[in-house]
Amino acid sequence: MIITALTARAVNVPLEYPVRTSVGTVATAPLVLIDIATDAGIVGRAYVFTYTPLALAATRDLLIALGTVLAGQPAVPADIDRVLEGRFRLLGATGLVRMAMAGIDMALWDAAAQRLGVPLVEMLGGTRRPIPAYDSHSMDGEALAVERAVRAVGQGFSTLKTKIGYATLAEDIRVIRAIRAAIGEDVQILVDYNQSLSVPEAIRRGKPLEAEGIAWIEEPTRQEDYQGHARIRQALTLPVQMGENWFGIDEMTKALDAGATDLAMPDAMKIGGVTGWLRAAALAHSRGIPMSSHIFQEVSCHLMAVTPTAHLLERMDLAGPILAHPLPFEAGCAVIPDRPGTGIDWNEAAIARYAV
Ligand code: SMN
Ligand code: MG
Repeated sequence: MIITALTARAVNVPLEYPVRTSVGTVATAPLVLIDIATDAGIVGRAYVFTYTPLALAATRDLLIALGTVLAGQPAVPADIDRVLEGRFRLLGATGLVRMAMAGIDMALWDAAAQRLGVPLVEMLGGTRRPIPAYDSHSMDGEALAVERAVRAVGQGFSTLKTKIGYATLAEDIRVIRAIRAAIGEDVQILVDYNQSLSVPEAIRRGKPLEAEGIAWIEEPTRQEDYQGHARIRQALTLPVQMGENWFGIDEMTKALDAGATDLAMPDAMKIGGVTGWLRAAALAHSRGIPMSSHIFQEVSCHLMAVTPTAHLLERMDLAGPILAHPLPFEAGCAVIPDRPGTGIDWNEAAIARYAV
């Protein structure tokens, strides 16, 4: 199967809830939608998330440029990965470059599974099954945090995440206790500091959280500070979680070698798409590290089904409004679609509405 064309379209999708974090707010979901057409008439689809609309045009244009490199090449993920790794050896395959490569990788795996007529999970040697998930909320303030927690439990989730890093530790604890009072002891609460604390402050705030029954403390300090995360981890009994910002498994390897984290949560895009995820899953398996996903729920549900140390899938719906079939969840689990490929297909009317 030969690649004939790559199209890349930028959209800015409204979010049901802005993703407020302690280091900034993601008010909309800026996405670049990728279609890779082939001579078999199959179209591989994927999207990449650029976090800020400011990065939309550059990401789209890089993908369009890469399309000229890919045209005429076999639609084989491993071969295209090798071609693109070679092309970017001098520039460096990180940042927007890694994101674009990962988007192409996800679209090519989608096309390959479509060609076999099976869901991606089956092409990867797994089988469709419910994937345990948590509902991912934001730095919503006490009232909305409680409202969203109650709603999530009502939808069947037994784990939820809230973003903290309020002005004071007292406020962090007040929000956690308000959620706990509303949902009881049987629901797991995860917290995400989104890199906002210094190492001493993370230790100061983390210790009291141990008495609050928190199941993981995510990115307590700057994500590139692996030694800092390791010092926080040594000071706390609370499991440390990180990984959404690892660009490729080299960064994951360095973090694990530094003892930075108890748990891992690669991002299917930043880690390098399906190809990158499979390498990360093998690394987590060899180190005995539970592995969760970060956004990209439509592709991650397939990947988690074949991840030996699979932990929890993050439910945060960034692309639902522009998908013909948003990913379903039942009883707190993602339901892998029984359609060939990843199951990603576009809602063209919505894309036209949100096109940038
Ligand atoms: C997050 C931050 C920004 C956008 C999406 C998600 C967050 C998470 O770190 O873990 O969900
Ligand atoms: Mg996070």
